[in-house]
Amino acid sequence: MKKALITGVTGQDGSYLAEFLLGKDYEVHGIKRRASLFNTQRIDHIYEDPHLIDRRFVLHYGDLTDSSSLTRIIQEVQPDEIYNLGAQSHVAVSFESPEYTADVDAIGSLRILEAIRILGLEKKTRFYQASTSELFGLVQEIPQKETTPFYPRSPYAVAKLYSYWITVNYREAYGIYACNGILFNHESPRRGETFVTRKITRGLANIAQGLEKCLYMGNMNALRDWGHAKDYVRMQWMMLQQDQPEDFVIATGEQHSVRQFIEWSANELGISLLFEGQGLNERGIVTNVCGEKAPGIKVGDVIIRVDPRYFRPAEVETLLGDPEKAKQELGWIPEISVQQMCAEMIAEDLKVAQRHAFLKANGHDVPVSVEK
Ligand code: NDP
Ligand code: GDR
Repeated sequence: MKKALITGVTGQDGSYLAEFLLGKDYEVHGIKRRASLFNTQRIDHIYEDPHLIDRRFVLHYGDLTDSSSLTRIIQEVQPDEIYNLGAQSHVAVSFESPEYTADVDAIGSLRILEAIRILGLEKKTRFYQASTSELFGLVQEIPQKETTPFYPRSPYAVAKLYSYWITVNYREAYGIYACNGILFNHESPRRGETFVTRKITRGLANIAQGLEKCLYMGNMNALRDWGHAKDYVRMQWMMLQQDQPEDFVIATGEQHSVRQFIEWSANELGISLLFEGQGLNERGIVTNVCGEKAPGIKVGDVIIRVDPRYFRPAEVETLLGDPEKAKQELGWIPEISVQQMCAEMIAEDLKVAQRHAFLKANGHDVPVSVEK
């Protein structure tokens, strides 16, 4: 039985990857951080009682800022594959905690690679690095592929650039099977609540249930290539099953705006939207940004308002990936469209909003706010 070790197992990708690998008969080990509250909601359904003897899913306390914990866990587990998914993964937050982001997202990867080397596991342990389309930042070529030059635009992306290159370097210097998946944005109902797609589906579901009145957004013109996390973790595994380690861009090859995602979400919920900039004309008719009549919208319908606090000091305006290499060499193609994904996210967030609306109607407090 193969053994895999996942950093970031409590995150969106970590949870889907753990499920996927368990389905392939792996023994799966995950590193979780100590927190003052439980942080395992995404993996509770695959949790196994530590008192069981033949466990196939094992959690270890550790942290990417702590070499000794990483080395100890890797020594104990002797993994065939390590998936380094742990990160301070929020781009906007990286401007506020740049040093911590560098420690986790850049040096964290080095700590793992060094542990593999020091423990003499260069020939045994394969290493996957969660690289990102944010490396392309201020894009130098459209669409972006494996050979497109990088131009990172945030402390997060700069830290990930280090990890990209240290992965290449340890592959070339020490012969470790190490590779980068340069993944474009991927989402799911398990996406963190402060990333834009989840913020939209959760916010609009709350509005539809009368729990919130307004959705405050940043740059709605940003363009992204969004896929489903389930499709993308399959590819992470495929990358470690090849004869030779190589780096791959993983994307859908389709691009949409944040505004478009808001509109799909509203359609799923059957609600009308009123964007800031739209308003009443002098005859009391609701108008769109061009002052034209906006059909189907009446005063009091959902408001989407821009709040500059969600603008970033440097923005990545447009990303569009070219997944041709992954298709040709690995036969990977994404199976879930962005519209299907949006519908799935809305359906899940609506269930939660309905529960919260019920609780609120019965006098209980419910969590509604979103920061960042
Ligand atoms: P999440 O933010 O959902 O998960 C991040 C994980 O990292 C969580 O388990 C988190 O733990 C853990 N983590 C954070 N800091 C540390 C630390 N100091 N030590 C150990 N673990 C830590 O991210 P995703 O699942 O969306 O992404 C997975 C990886 O892929 C990340 O590296 C991300 O940067 C990268 N990526 C993501 C893309 C996407 O669109 N989702 C696209 C390209 C790359 P906790 O639960 O305790 O917070
Ligand atoms: P991103 O994802 O920065 O691409 O990083 P995010 O969903 O945060 O932003 C996407 C785009 O939407 C714009 N935006 C907003 N973003 C947030 N979070 N909140 C808002 O209110 C808002 N309004 C507009 C952003 O400005 C941006 O242009 C994600 C993370 O998962 C990274 O870890 C990963 O590496 C990349 O995707 C690929």
